[in-house]
Amino acid sequence: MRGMKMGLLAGMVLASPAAAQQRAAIDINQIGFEPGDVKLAVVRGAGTSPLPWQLLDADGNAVGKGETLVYGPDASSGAVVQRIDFSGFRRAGQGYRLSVAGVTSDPFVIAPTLYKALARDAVNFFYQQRAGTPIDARFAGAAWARPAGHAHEVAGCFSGADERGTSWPGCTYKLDVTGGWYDAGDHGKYLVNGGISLWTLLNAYERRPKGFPDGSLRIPESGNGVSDMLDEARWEMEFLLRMQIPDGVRTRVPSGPLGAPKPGRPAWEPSFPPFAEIDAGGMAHQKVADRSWTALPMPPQNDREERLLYPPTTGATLNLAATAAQGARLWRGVDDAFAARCLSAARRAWAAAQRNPRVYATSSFTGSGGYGDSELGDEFYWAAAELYATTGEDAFRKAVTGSPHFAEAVRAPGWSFTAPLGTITLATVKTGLGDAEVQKLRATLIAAADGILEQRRQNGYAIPYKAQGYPWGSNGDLMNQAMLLGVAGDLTGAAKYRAGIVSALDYLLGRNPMGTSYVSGYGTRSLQNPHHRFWARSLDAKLPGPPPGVLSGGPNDTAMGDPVAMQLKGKCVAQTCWVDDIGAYALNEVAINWNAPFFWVAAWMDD
Ligand code: 9MR
Ligand code: 9MR
Repeated sequence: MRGMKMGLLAGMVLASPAAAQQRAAIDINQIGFEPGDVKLAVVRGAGTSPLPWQLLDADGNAVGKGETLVYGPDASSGAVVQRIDFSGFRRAGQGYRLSVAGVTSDPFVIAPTLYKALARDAVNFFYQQRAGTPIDARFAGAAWARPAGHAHEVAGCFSGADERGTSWPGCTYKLDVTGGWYDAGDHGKYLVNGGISLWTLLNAYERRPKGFPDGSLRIPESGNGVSDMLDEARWEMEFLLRMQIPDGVRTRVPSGPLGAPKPGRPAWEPSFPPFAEIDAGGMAHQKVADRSWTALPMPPQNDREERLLYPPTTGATLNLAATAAQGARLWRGVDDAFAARCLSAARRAWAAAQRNPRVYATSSFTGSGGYGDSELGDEFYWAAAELYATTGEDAFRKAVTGSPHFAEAVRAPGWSFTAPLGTITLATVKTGLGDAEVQKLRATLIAAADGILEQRRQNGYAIPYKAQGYPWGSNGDLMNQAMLLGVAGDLTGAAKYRAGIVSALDYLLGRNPMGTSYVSGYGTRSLQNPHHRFWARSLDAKLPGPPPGVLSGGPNDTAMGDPVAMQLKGKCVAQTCWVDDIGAYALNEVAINWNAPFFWVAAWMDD
């Protein structure tokens, strides 16, 4: 943590009159702390001189006191920041408040097992997002019950001109792709993103197979004798399997190396190679989604848009290969027939990706997200790692150790960067890799975690996240970083990683310059109006708000493309580029790849 001297020094460089005029506020995790954890609150807008603070119990008696630690002007929040560290206070209780500079904080608790409910609600999100089945009041809560969305989804392929005028051939078959999780506030179901989300749930199970026994979650499969975590994961796994193209299918797709962007087109949009005929058997379609964007609100059972399969891609195929290989390992001994089905799908997908390594998503269709990725070396490595961990076969070992991603420095994973998922698997699951190789992989994960911990020094709110450049879904990104801290904690047993995770969760739950909990149902002021087509109370009073345990995408100062965000542009800095508005899909959507690491981390804390 920075001392007062450095804070004042920074103040001389960065002080802005606007920040200095803010009304003082105390930002704190609005649910509270476990007794033994680090306890940090942030005082915003109270100047740069140390101030006396008090900790009050429910009766208003001072049970602790101290002096603030001045940080000074903070570029991540735009505020002048001081900190209160009361980690030494460990007495369990309710209704605690902090008081400083004439301001009193929201009440919070100090209690053991604070994260159990959070983890359970965070994973209930996946039940709530299920497609193809009625959502039952008994498992979702009465307010969130609804008829099945896309109950019987048999879709054909997109054909004809896309948004850029490129013409696609379509296909002669239809696939029954009922099921899976809706991606987010929209009703698309995407292989890229479905893959990392499913992996994350399955990894939480693989890390702690006894942690989520039958009956531990609120889902219809409870009581079937199988871990509820496997049951929830299977809802998505089955869907991913359904998206695989039958053997023998030939189609025409742009296939080959990508070129430089065309003049007048954005740099991130490379030019696509010409169409070529490929053997597409075993590949996976990129997504099944609406032909056109539906309006909000739109409970899924009311969606009348045409549903289409979009062209197969190598990225989608490798997401299937990786997760089906992982699933084969985890369902073995639980449901051997299903495990075998997963493994055979994974092998077919791997072979198809080898045959067609450069079929990229073009992101040129309206009605759904792109999840386009022009760098697939990390997906190849991830799939090879899962296949190797499951089969031990030499061909996969060679693909793993021959990859530039093997034992390279890692950073947090994301939907377009999946190498760390492979590394986590190889570092934590027993394989035929030698000790030295495993130690090297572990060292890269630990080094990444240490780098993430260091980031706490670079921002006033002391969170394990970069100081500037908040992307779309920054809260999900932060949770993926926290997941790496959890992995390093498992590998080393060092307490510092837990402290880092606490500060990441503190930020989500209220220790942020918005003074808001980004998790619905948790905190005095929490997320109310996510960009979601069913949890859309602000557009239709008959619809519900979000159920508890849903994470907002969070502040985004780099891709402020929605109409609400556009209004905010230039008027906020990193952590304050956020608004709790249903229209703000670049700031306030929810998504399976964000709630998944959030769940992983909450479950880790509860462990
Ligand atoms: O509602 C859509 C949201 O789920 C997506 O994440 C987002 C980005 O792809 O797009 C939203 O849809 C908007 C579309 O992009 C442009 N027209 C208005 C749509 C509805 O808000
Ligand atoms: O999470 C995705 C983010 O990384 C991208 O920048 C953004 C724009 O392409 O899309 C996000 O994903 C959205 C997807 O395209 C459609 N469903 C909702 C997802 C979350 O907003």
